Amino acid sequence: LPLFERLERRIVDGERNGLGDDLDEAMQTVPPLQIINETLLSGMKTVGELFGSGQMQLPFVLQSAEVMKTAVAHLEPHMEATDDSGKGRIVLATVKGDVHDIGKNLVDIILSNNGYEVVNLGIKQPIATILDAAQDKKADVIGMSGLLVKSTVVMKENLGELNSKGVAEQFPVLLGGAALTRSYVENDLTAVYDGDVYYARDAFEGLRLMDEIMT
Ligand code: B1M
Repeated sequence: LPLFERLERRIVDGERNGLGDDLDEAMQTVPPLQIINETLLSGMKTVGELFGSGQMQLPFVLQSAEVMKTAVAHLEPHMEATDDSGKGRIVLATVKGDVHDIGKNLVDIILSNNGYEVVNLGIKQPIATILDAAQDKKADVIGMSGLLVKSTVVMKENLGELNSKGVAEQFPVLLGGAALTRSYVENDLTAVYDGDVYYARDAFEGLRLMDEIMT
């Protein structure tokens, strides 16, 4: 297979042998972020489709996710970072009950490389922990990620919880993850939160919104 098709295939097949060499070769012609966006994420999309249609079993999805993470870790040191720093601070977490973190970690990388301080709490984080960290670290923004449909409900409950603690005015909330839609966020979620709620379709929109919030 040609290089970029081979790389995409590696994600789908969960095949890491020779991954580093292929990525190094790819970086000679294409910047690392573009490799992630155009090649690796396209592989993950196929994995999602195969799993969703019952053609791929969970352990293989996990293997693909591991190869994806290895690939991102390999590319990250080669990404361009801006000289800006101290643009703002975000506490970032995958919500309670949800283990998906590839997207959240991409958001971390993109924001960190573009002048933001990211406090990444990891996966399955209850809102109490997220709020504690946000207050402790004096975060400017709370970021929540979640990929399961049920996580969209958790996000709604979380916003209600932040409201009831009286911190809504203090913390704008940035939300993302495959199960969310713009209309759900803009209609259902903004309605339950006294502060500002933003929806990011991808990590770059997350960055653009952070820039908007912090100006
Ligand atoms: Co699961 N999974 N999974 N999974 N998984 C999905 C989400 C699913 C859609 C697959 C499917 O059925 N087609 C489905 C959810 C269905 C639903 O809820 N209706 C599903 C399921 C069912 C499950 C389990 C329940 C399976 C089971 O156990 N029977 C289980 C859930 C466990 C749990 O959470 N409690 C499960 C487990 C797993 C693995 C562990 C095997 C693995 C995750 C490994 C890991 O993350 N460490 C996994 C994977 C890999 C997937 C798919 C295939 C790929 C997800 C991914 O990494 N995408 C996924 C299929 C899909 O999404 N279509 C699927 C790439 C990633 C970069 O995209 O995270 O969307 P994403 O991030 C994007 C944007 O959304 C945005 O930026 C990123 C890109 O720039 N973004 C943000 C995300 N967060 C943001 C936050 C922001 C801003 C932007 O600001 C705060």
